[in-house]
Amino acid sequence: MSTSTISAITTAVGPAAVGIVRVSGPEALRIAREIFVPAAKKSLADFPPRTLAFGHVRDGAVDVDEVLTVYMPAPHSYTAEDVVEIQCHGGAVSLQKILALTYQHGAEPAAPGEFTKRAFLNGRLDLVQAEAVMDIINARSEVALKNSLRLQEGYLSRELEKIRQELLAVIVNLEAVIDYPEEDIEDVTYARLEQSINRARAQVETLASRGETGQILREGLRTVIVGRPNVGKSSLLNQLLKEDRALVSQYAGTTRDVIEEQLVVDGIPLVLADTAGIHKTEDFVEQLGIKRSRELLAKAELAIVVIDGTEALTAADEEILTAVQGKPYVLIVNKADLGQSDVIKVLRQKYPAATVLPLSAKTGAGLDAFQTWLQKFVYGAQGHGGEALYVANARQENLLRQAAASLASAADGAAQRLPYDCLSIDVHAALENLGEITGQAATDEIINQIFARFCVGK
Ligand SMILES: Nc1nc2c(ncn2[C@@H]2O[C@H](COP(=O)(O)OP(=O)(O)OP(=O)(O)O)[C@@H](O)[C@H]2O)c(=O)[nH]1
Ligand SMILES: [Mg+2]
Repeated sequence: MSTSTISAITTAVGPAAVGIVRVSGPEALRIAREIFVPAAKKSLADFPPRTLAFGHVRDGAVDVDEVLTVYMPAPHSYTAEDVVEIQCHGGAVSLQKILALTYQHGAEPAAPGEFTKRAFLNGRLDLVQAEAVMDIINARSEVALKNSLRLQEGYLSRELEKIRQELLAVIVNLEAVIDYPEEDIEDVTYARLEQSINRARAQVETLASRGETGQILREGLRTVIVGRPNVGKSSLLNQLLKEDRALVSQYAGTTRDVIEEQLVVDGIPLVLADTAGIHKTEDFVEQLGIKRSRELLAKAELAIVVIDGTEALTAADEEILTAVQGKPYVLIVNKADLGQSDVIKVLRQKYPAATVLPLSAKTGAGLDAFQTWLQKFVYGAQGHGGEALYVANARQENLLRQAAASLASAADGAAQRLPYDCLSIDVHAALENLGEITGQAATDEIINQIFARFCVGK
């Protein structure tokens, strides 16, 4: 438990109906009693815990604001310490004044993420749960929010704990056979070890394999719409956004700069960029735009290549198709409402591995097929549709991959009947990696790095 008492504004700055100052630590109640005067003629300590007390924050004899104050005694609070939260009016002056009063009465300014860090250090949350808190705040889609909530509630932590228990059992077995080798049943022993190790490994690999999807749900899929001029790229952006965001005209070269928008398509967050049509041009500004389109294409995780379905495939189309090879892409054959040339057939012949979807950016026809494709692209063919549990970040994913590699090596070792202590080293390494994910085995440096990314007040 920390000996210091910290305080911070936990709500966003800017005019709002309500703002909250949070105080946590052994002096929280004393500080609150010194600055808060309840309207009822009793002390804050005499209110039942975790109920709101109405009254005023006072600076000496002067009223600062009319507030509601709640006292949450340890260990039943966010930090597991004594916590007082003062809900005042959300103006910056009132909040700052109350915060300053808590300092004057002995609180220290809270560092970024310090409340959550204390919750972690006091054993209220593990690292996975603590990281999930930040993801809940930053969630960009309902699926991402739901996943973060489940991580915060400990679903992933419990899954990891089960795997750890399984591996601990393997270690116990290994130690027993190291101490008391039973040569007559070595076959059975090695086979059993291999089986248990592979079972744990499969679970670790499943979790790790969803890392990429988790990343998409968290950050949004970086998607770029490319194509030659006038094929309907901006019209497609507008159709997906359901608003007239980008200028659309019958003249080639309408879009000259990159237009980037965040949106959620069928539950999947996209960071979607509409770009200048790629073709050969003497126009200097257009050339600049085209250069940008190419740069963006290089960084994108998905390219939507738009082709004009009313015209034959051109050299400019083919050049773009060459540029997207080697990265995930989907071919949209646009203007389906006008009837189509044989371009779909040509594309399917020339690019048999590609997905070709007819669509009308004008009417929206064909959008549902695109969404179905997108679901498969993000969630994989089995399409668990966001119902699975996703690790929260690259840190967790990397540790899972390291654990999986150690377990693969251990399983191999068992198959080859390597000495038991060789297997033990690999299983221990995997255990260490899993422990780092939840924080049981994380160093102070890692812990500090994680919480430094939080905002003040969290
Ligand atoms: N009938 C029909 N017209 C479309 C469709 N999509 C786009 N258009 C028309 O095609 C023309 C070009 O559309 P834009 O969306 O500006 O095309 P763009 O690819 O963004 O063009 P640049 O920005 O110049 O590269 C406009 O006149 C649109 O109204 C469609 O699905 N059906
Ligand atoms: Mg455009």
